[in-house]
Amino acid sequence: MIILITGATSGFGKSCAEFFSKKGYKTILIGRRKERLLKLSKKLGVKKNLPIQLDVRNKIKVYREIENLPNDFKKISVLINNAGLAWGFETAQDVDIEKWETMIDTNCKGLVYMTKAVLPGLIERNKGHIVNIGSVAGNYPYGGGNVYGGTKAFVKQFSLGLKSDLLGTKVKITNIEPGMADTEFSLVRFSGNKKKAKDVYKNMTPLTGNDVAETIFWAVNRPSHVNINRIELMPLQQGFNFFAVSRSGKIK
Ligand code: NDP
Ligand code: 8X3
Repeated sequence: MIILITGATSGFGKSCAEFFSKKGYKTILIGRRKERLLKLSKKLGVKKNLPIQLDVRNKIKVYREIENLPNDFKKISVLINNAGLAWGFETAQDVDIEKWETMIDTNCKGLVYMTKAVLPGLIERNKGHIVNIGSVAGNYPYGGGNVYGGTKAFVKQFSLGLKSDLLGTKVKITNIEPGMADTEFSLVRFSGNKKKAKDVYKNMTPLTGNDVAETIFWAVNRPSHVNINRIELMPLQQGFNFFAVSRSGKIK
């Protein structure tokens, strides 16, 4: 079994690479940070993985890399579309448009490019599984979540749309929707501010990358007639906000 994981250099992607590798899968590891890819590749063992330095936003290179996979890594069984980010926590009126564009380009367009590049092989072999990484942020709004939440709502709906299009084939689609998890997610969201990132998980126990990897492993190892459409998982200590109210005075 060959599993391709985008965003394998950190967090969920790295945990998935380690977890699936231990279970005997060959891994294709994708990310931008080459030294991290090589370190992980060494850890997982020669010939058992293929590290590829790639920015998923680069459509031409995504297609080229998938087209030119070596024969022993060509027959992908599982694609985990995990590469993604939240950048910023500002309100819509204050945020820099570059942050929004980066999230749309990575979380939506990058995921779509990877899907379009890998899908023909899955269809040809009439076998396989695409696992997209959504988020609770795609299901519930919160202040400062604006475009990040929007991209994850896209990922959810795109996953359900794929499931509709692939009806009649043996290709499975799953959207995984985690809540707060202690990865490098918050460090990226707060542009490298370690204190702000650490405070997100203060006095509570968040999910781990391994929790998510185990969940994905379960989803892709159901009997052949079962498709897990969506899984939403959260830390026990994360909850929902009541509807917010502005008390800035009565509207005249
Ligand atoms: P991390 O920041 O730890 O990992 C993100 C990964 O994505 C890194 O490996 C990074 O690699 C990769 N990546 C980012 N941009 C690109 C790009 N343009 N091309 C290729 N790879 C890229 O965060 P998480 O593990 O938490 O995030 C993984 C996914 O899970 C994301 O889609 C995120 O939105 C989602 N998520 C996270 C939650 C959380 O609370 N942690 C909860 C719900 C969903 P590199 O920088 O080397 O390219
Ligand atoms: C990230 C999960 O709860 O921080 O996708 O928005 S949350």
